Parts: sequence; structure tokens; C-alpha cells
Amino acid sequence: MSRGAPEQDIDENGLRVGEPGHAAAGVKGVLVSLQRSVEQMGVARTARTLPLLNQRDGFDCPGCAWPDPRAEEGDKRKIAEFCENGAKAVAEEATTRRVGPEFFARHPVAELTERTDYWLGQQGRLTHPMILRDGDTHYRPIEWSEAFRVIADGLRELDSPDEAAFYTSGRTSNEAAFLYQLLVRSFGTNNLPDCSNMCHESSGSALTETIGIGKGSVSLSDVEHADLVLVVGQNPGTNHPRMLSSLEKVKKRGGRIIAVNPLPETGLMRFKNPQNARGVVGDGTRLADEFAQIRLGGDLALFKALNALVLKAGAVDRDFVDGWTHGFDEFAEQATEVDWDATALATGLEREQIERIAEMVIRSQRTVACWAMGLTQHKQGVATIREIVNLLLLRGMIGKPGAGVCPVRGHSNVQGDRTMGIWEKMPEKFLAALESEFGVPVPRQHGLDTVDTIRAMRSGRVKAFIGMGGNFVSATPDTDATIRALRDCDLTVQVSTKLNRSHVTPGRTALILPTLGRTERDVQAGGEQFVTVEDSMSVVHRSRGRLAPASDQLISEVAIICRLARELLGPEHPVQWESFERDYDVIRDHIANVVPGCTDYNRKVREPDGFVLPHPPRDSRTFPTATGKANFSVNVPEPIEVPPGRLLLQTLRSHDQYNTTIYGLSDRYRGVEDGRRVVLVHPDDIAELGFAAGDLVDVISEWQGEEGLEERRADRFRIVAYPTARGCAAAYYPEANPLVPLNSVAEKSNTPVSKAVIIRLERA
Ligand SMILES: Nc1nc2c(c(=O)[nH]1)N[C@H]1C(S)=C(S)[C@@H](COP(=O)(O)OP(=O)(O)OC[C@H]3O[C@@H](n4cnc5c(=O)[nH]c(N)nc54)[C@H](O)[C@@H]3O)O[C@H]1N2
Ligand SMILES: Nc1nc2c(c(=O)[nH]1)N[C@H]1C(S)=C(S)[C@@H](COP(=O)(O)OP(=O)(O)OC[C@H]3O[C@@H](n4cnc5c(=O)[nH]c(N)nc54)[C@H](O)[C@@H]3O)O[C@H]1N2
Ligand code: SF4
Ligand SMILES: [Mo]
Repeated sequence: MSRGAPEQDIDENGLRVGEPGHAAAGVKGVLVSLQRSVEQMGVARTARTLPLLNQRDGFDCPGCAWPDPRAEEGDKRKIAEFCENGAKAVAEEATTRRVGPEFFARHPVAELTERTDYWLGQQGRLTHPMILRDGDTHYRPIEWSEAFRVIADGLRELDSPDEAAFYTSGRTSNEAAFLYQLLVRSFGTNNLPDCSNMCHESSGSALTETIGIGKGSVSLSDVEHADLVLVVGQNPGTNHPRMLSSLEKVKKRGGRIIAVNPLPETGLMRFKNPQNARGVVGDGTRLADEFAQIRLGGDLALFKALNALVLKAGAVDRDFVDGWTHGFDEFAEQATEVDWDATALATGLEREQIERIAEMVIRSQRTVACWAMGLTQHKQGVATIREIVNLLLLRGMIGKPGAGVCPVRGHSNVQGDRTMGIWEKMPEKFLAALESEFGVPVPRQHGLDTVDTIRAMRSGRVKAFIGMGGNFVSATPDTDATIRALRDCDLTVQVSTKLNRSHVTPGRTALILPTLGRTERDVQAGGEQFVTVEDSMSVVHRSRGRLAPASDQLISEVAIICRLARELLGPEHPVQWESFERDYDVIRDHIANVVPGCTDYNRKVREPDGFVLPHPPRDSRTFPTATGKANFSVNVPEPIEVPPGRLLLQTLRSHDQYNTTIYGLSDRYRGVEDGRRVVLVHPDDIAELGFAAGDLVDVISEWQGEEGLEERRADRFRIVAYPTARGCAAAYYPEANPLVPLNSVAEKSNTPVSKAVIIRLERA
């Protein structure tokens, strides 16, 4: 039997702090994943479910977007092709706990609002469509057909389709994503904000500009055959655990790893592979050869210095630069001298270390650069990634085996959703293809992204919100402002698997539409269906759930979209919506005609390992940029001014959460147990600020807005002494989101700056 959901809320006084972990994974990781699985779904269901995870005829892990081994690359899948956190993600979805009509009858919305994200998520799977009508205190069950009528009426009442915003989180399958954007564009708007706006948008912007395509250029085999891997602004031990197996292979082949991070993340330092004897009993593999403990936001200065050193050493790959790039002279002109004082200030690193790293870069014949949120969620995130591209271009590291760019994606299908058209500014070519395939007019005016959607809600320009998965309120910045914005909407609709804060932040009329998850069987009139997804390395493959659905009321995301479309667009609409729901092959035939690189989609996704989407720079050193070449760029670091007595805060993930879904209250690798309202600060900073470890403080962020200094608060955090870079602090997302100002965004990508918030601490 599974254990019940916690009745009590979190007791912050239960916080315990120990030594940060020594090595990632190992047997402890295996035990934790089994324990969680059994707690949530019982022994029998665990035994049925986990063996199907990431297998060819099973389902794609709903955890991160790290790829699976492929036979084509000479790799065999193991029996347990998953990690501790993948197993936890499955347990969360396959849980036997249920949130049905009785739950909502028992708990008024006003009470649920007071609960933590952890408590809400732990209550279980949503089982019935529910509605909260204007003036009601409780959600009540509603029939599906009536739900679609209410939503369609609400949308039709708007003065313009642009008054609605249609959000997507990155778990939505390719089939559902393709139909969703078709529905939204048929309705008449490009307002398709998504989680990617808060995630790898900076990578997309920087890569499109420099190499012509916003995706990574490496395969799993490239990473594993590199002789140098840079892991910058990323915590793979927690967020992409199976990446550690690949890094271990790099080490075994004699390659080197450089970790650039303000925190000595356990997984980057050492890894115990539970799948071999050394990982089970020994000390594990040491991963990072060089750990550059950088200050938050210092990466642009670091990479500028590295590039100057590469130029100075004459280590430029002239053939590559002459043959395939544009803008080298202008770049080289400004990249000659390193301003060591400015670099030290921005990075906090010693000159000797930067020179050592430059040496490693210069000696490397096959370099891969990996990064994640530590780079993208900064004001100069786009510029920083462009500067990393400069480094790879100088060394000719794009479009050859064992080398390239590797933005490591978050959600399991966030990359696929973009490929399928979930973007507020899809290129004209895609829109034109969509229009001609379906014979419906498609709007061309760019839509709103996530931050602009919140702004538009605040000024009354957006009045209806539909979320295809995700947890908009807890994931976005400036929580208090976002809550008000959402509450001001006339209509809010959340298509979800589990209860979350967005459900208890209703607009005037609010609906919860429960849906099938990845692990569940999807049976339609045309038989049992599978869906397709794309991983971080552009591999598209099938995913098929096997468990019985959490309730007989659940319908798939595809079915929800098709039924809403029929209600909203009417029976005369030229798109044959009913044909899609019966048989997903029909959707895939349209995908093949519209989405670049997807010809013959139905056949190719049925290959055992799926297929790899084209990537011109990787495949043939073709760069589809404006200049037709890979572009060098000139990037100028702007120092982040932190006033005296203040710290620079990053908001990050613990080892026991999936974004806004909290699995548990501990962060094992960082030695934090049973408490999430903590702020990690360097011991010397704690002393200098006049506090002691364990003190209870309110955290206040300071932001220079257009109308002067703005302050935002998050109360009652415990100070934890932690070996982070000096002057820097860390707190968990989403608890710290009220501190992130809505207007603090990355240049070009409009991504919230979640990794550099100026804060002060006050005794609580
Ligand atoms: N188990 C689990 N897996 C996940 C997720 C999850 O929540 N749980 N989330 C998924 C999603 S959507 C995403 S996007 C990814 C996120 O994966 P990550 O990007 O690894 O996630 P974060 O916890 O935000 O960690 C950011 C890392 O960057 C470092 N960092 C912060 N600022 C800087 C900086 O200025 N410079 C440098 N060099 N480093 C910096 C932090 O110390 C931290 O190690 O993980 C995905 N996988
Ligand atoms: N301060 C701060 N804020 C951040 C970040 C940060 O590092 N710091 N990271 C940002 C990043 S990288 C991201 S990606 C966003 C994440 O933002 P979101 O994607 O919006 O958030 P999640 O927590 O992943 O969404 C969880 C919810 O998705 C629903 N769900 C799960 N599986 C399915 C499914 O199969 N179908 C459907 N329909 N629903 C499902 C469940 O109901 C669950 O409650 O947050 C961003 N916000
Ligand atoms: S590395 Fe990511 S995709 Fe792979 S099993 Fe772990 S969570 Fe799932
Ligand atoms: Mo993400």
C-alpha cells in the first residue's frame, strides 16, 4: 500500500543542516528512488512501472530531456535506464493518491490558497474536470461537454483573440503541441507563452543569431568522445543525473572536465555510478579536473578572458574561421587584451586559474560546452552564450565529432514543443506551411511571451488564460504580482495532472481539466495510441504509457484540444478535428507536411530509436544565418553593482523537487534536511553581515525600477552556512520567486533574471 499524503504543512523548525554530500548517486540514490516509488504507488505498481522507463517499447522519462543511448551510436540500453530523479518523477505521476470531487468539497479554495506547493502537490492525481464559478467558495465537478462549452463561450466573448494567452509547459507531447498551436492560431492569436521563455530562451536567441539554429549541435556520442567538456551554470547531479554517466565515460577515455559554478555541486565533483562495482562500494569517479568557483553573472567576463588568451596564444583554427565564419576581424580587434582587474571583480577567480583553463582549451582537439540555467537566467545571458560560441568558433569546434554546443534542456519535451510550433514568434515559413496544409488563415503578428503575458494581464489586455500543463503562478517571477494578474482574468483554465498553486489562484471563472500522464495507457476509438517527443539532442522517438489511467474520467491532451476546438471553432471549421483524436497517425501525417525535417514522420518514429532531426551546422557546417556563415559577436560585460551590505541571490532547484513540484523537503547533496525556506550564504559573509548560521531572517530584494527603488519580501528564511562564492547567496525556487522583479529580464530573450537578485537580510 502507498502511504497517505502529508496532513501537516511543513514545519520549518525541523530544519537540519549537515555536511554537503561527497559523491553523487551511488547506492543511496537507488534506495531513495525505490522508497519514493513504493510510498507513492505501492510495490506492485513500482515493479510494473520502473522497468518500462526509457525502454524502446516503454515511456519516455517525464524527468529531464537528457537523451537515451542509441543503438546507432553503438550503445546498448541497460535494464535500469533511469536515475533516482527520473524514478521520483514517475512516482509523482503514477501515485495512487487521488484528488477528486470529495477533496474539493472538503477544502474551500480559500483554505487551499494557504497551503504550500509541497502540500498541494502531495495530495495526488486530479481525477475529474472541476469548475469554480464566479462567487463560489469550492470547486465543483462539471461534465466535459459543459466544461468545453464554458471555455468556448468565455473565449468567444473576448473583444479579440489577442485577449487570450495559451501557455504550454514542456511535458506536452509533439502531437498535442502541434494541435494546440493549430487551435490557438486558428482561433486567431500567436499568444503562445511557454516555460521555455523562462528557461532556454537565451540559448535559442544566442544560437540562432550565431549558428543559425537554436538547438544544441552535439549527440550523446559527441559528449562522450570529447576530450574536454565545459559544464557551465549547470547542476547535472540533480537535474540531469544520467549526464554523469556520460561524464564518467569522458574521464575513462582520458578526457577532462571543467566545472564553472558558484557552488561546488556534489555531482560535478564526484560520481558513484550505481551500475558498476566501483560506484557501489568505492569512492566513485572524480569528475571535475578544474572547478572555477565563479561569482554569479561572471561568466561573460570569464569567457572574454579565455578568448583573449586563445587569440594571444595564436591558437585560432584558421581553416575553420576563414571557411565558415563571419565577423572575425571585428571580434579579434576588441578581444586582444584582458582587463585582469575587471575580470577578477566580475568572476572572483584567480588569474592563474583562468590561464590554466585557457591552456586546457587550447590543448583540446574536441571541446563540448554544456550549460543550463546558470547562464540563461541572467541579464546578459544571451551575450554570455554568444561569447561561448565565439570560443568554439575560434577553435573550430562546431560540426565535427566530439565537439559542439550543448544547451542541456529542462523539461522532457520542451525542445519538441518548439519544433511543433509552440512559440509566440514562429518564423513565416512555418506559418505559411500551416496555412496551406489546413486552409485556415494564420495570424502573423507576434504574440506575447511569458513575461509580456503577465504584463498584459496586469493592464487588462489579456483576460483569459489557458495552461497546457505547468504551474504558471509558481513558475513565473514576482509571485504576488502574478497572483493578482491571474485573479483579474475573467477565465482561467489549467490542463493538469496534479494539483498546484495555479489551480488555487483562479480567475473569475476557473476550470481544472485533468489529463493523462506519460505513464498511462491512451486508448482512443482507433485503438491504443503512442505519442512522440524530442530530447535535448534532437532525437525524436515514441513514448507509450502502460498503466491504467488514474481515473476513468481522464482524457488525453490531444482529446482535450480536439474537443475544445470543435466547440470553439464550430462544425464548419476546415480542420478535421475529430479525425485526430481517433488515430494519432493522422496528426503525424500533418506534422510531416508542415514541420521542417519531419518528412515520413510516421515511419521514422517507428524505428527502434526514432530519428534525429536535421541540424545544418552539426551535419554539414552549413549555417542558416543572415550572413550564411557562423557569426562572431562582440559582447561587452556590464558589471553587476551590488551595494554594500547586500548579497546577490540565485534561485535554484533542490535535489528533491521537479520545478514547482516538491517531492520532499531535503536537499541531500547539499546537506540540507527537512526545510526549504533557507538561504545559503558563505560563512564569511554571514559573519560580515552580523548574523549567525541558523538565524531566522526576512529576505528583501531591491530593484531599481522606472519609478525608483522597489522592494519585495519573502519572510522567514533560515540562514545556512554554505561554501558558495563570496557575496553570493542561493535559495530555492519557487519559495524565492516573490523576490524576482517582473521587469528584471535578460536582454533579447526576455527571460526572468532568476539567478541575480540583489537582496538584503533582516532579522525576522
Ligand atoms: N530533478 C530535477 N530535474 C530537473 C528539474 C528539476 O526541477 N528537478 N528541472 C528541469 C528543468 S525545467 C531545467 S531548466 C533543468 C535545470 O537544470 P539546472 O540549470 O542545473 O538547474 P538549477 O537548479 O536552476 O541550477 C543552476 C546551476 O547553475 C549554477 N549557477 C547559477 N548562477 C550561475 C552563474 O552566474 N554562473 C555559473 N557558472 N553558474 C551559475 C547554480 O549554482 C546551479 O548549479 O533541470 C531539469 N531537470
Ligand atoms: N525563480 C525561478 N523561477 C523559475 C526557474 C528558476 O530557476 N528560478 N526556472 C524556470 C524554468 S527553467 C522552468 S522550465 C519553469 C517551469 O515552469 P512550469 O513548466 O510551468 O512548471 P512545472 O513545475 O514543471 O509544472 C508542474 C505542473 O505540470 C502539470 N503536469 C505534469 N505533467 C503533466 C502532463 O503530462 N500534462 C499536463 N497537462 N500537465 C502536467 C502538473 O499539474 C504539475 O503541477 O519555471 C521557471 N521558473
Ligand atoms: S537523466 Fe533525466 S531523462 Fe534520464 S532518467 Fe534521469 S530524469 Fe529521466
Ligand atoms: Mo526549464
